[in-house]
Amino acid sequence: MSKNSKEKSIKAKKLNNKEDEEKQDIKQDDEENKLKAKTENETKNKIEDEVENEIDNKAEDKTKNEKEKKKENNKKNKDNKDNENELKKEDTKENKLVKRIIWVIVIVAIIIELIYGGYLLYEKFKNKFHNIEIEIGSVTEIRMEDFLIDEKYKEDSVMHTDLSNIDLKKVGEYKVKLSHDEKEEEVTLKLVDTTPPEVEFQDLNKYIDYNLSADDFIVKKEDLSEMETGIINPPKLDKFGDYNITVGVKDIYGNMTTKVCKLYLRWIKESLSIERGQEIKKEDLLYNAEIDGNLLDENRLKEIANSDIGDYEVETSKDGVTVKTKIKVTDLTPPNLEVKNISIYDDEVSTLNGKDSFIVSTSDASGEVTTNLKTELNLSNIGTQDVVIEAIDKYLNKTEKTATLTIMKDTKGPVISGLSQITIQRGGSINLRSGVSARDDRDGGCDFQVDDSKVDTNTAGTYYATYTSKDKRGNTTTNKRKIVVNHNQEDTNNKFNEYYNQNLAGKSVLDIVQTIRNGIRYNSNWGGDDPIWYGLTNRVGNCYVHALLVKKALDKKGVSNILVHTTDNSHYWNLVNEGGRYRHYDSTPGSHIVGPATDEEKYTSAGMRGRNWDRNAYPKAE
Ligand SMILES: [Ca+2]
Ligand SMILES: [Ca+2]
Ligand SMILES: [Ca+2]
Repeated sequence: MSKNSKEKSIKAKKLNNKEDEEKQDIKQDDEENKLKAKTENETKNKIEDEVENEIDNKAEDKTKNEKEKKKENNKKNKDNKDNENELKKEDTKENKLVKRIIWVIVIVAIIIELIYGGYLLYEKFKNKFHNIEIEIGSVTEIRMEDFLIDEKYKEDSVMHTDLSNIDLKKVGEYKVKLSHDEKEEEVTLKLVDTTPPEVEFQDLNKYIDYNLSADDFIVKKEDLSEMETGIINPPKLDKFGDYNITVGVKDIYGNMTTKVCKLYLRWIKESLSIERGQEIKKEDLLYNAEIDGNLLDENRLKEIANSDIGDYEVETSKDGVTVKTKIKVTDLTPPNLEVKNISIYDDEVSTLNGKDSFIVSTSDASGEVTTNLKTELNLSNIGTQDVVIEAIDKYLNKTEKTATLTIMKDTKGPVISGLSQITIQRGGSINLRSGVSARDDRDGGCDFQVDDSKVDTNTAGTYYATYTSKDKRGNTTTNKRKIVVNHNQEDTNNKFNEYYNQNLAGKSVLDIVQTIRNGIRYNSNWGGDDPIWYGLTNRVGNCYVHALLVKKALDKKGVSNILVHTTDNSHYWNLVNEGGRYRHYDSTPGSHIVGPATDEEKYTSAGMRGRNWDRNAYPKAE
């Protein structure tokens, strides 16, 4: 029992040690802990197994000893003192064994400690970064992590060199400073070019005088570094024929791309494609028509050019080499199509001949063209519509053109011109057709009619003649023309007499003045060259018109009278001799005193507004 408790205390001590170690190294990450734990567990199990084996062996020994002891006791029953001595001897042997076991355990623990401590020291001082080599153009940036020997050192690691200005597409070598947990390291960044150029090559057809050049065989070449081109083991080009040319493109770091290209030294092309009807010139086929022109038959070329589409062959030989040249005759050209726009009146659309009305011309080298109307003609649609027409040749090449169809409706009658006002003297003659014409925008010149039934050239007055013109569609235009028939003195007298007889005959002077005052309204018009005519025709006029009417009426009545005006000629009225005594009469509507009035009464009347007349020029009215 005492041995078991010792073992337990050893185990506990070991566990305590382990805990202590863990406490000391809390910075260590999980993997380290796991590794350590694993190592320790294995060691511990081993120790435990050893201890258990020792104990088992010991137990067996003990049982054996006891049996032997009993036998001895049975045999040597007589001597008890001897037996006690034997037991004491056994005890001393057991103690020695336990001590040895404890020593083994302690030594093993010390060894583990030493190994683990060494590991920690190694971890702390070993390099965390390494040199790197990168292909130019393969990355867009270089990060601190790229230098780490293990991702687990990322934390506490810092890059001190700024790499942002480095051209990652150029070869170069750079020193880079980094640190982990404040321990600085310097590594190398190498940018290398190990990639050969990317090249697109081509074969060539050339004439015998061709000077070999690598670049002629290269369509496109790409590399991040500078390149040079060249031909490897160039052959001698001394006769027509086929040559293999090894073309190489190398970057300045020695990476190279090569290809064997074909060079055909020919006097003639191997193939030619022409549009039907297109002339084939010897220069189109021969590299040097001047030297080799006689190799081709011109008539044969003409024949091919005018042949139907297909493949034709021309054979030529030179320097013992024969070349068959293929001439492909194609028709890829769509036909010519010319169209026109049409404007037409709605009553004429039946004269349209479908698409043909819009097609001016078609033509094609194949000699065959068909046309189609791609849109429907809407002949009842007033306005403009698109008319799409396609032309197709024998080989179905198409041309499409758009014309317009404008359908108009004629709603406008002819325009009649030359209808200026006519003024004639009463009794004069007029020609109402002279200088007049009617024109329709669709029909052109049109006939017109004149209605002059309202015009009386024998009576002064203003009349209107009516002109009418009609287009073919029936649109009618009607215009009026003003005809003025001027009056003469006789007309004025007749008009006055008529007025006098109807309104003034037999009346007293005052009545006559009153009647004119009431019958003829006031305006500012002086009545032109015939105020009597003006006043009676229009029943209006200013003071002069009124005063003249009164004068003419009194003259006719046989009453002596005088026309009077203010010194500034701004007002007219009448002085009437009534039995040798003069009195003022005024027929102008408004504030003028009608009369009979004395000079004083006239002068002070409101209408005069202080205006006076030449008192010496007229008889006095007192
Ligand atoms: Ca390269
Ligand atoms: Ca064609
Ligand atoms: Ca018309």
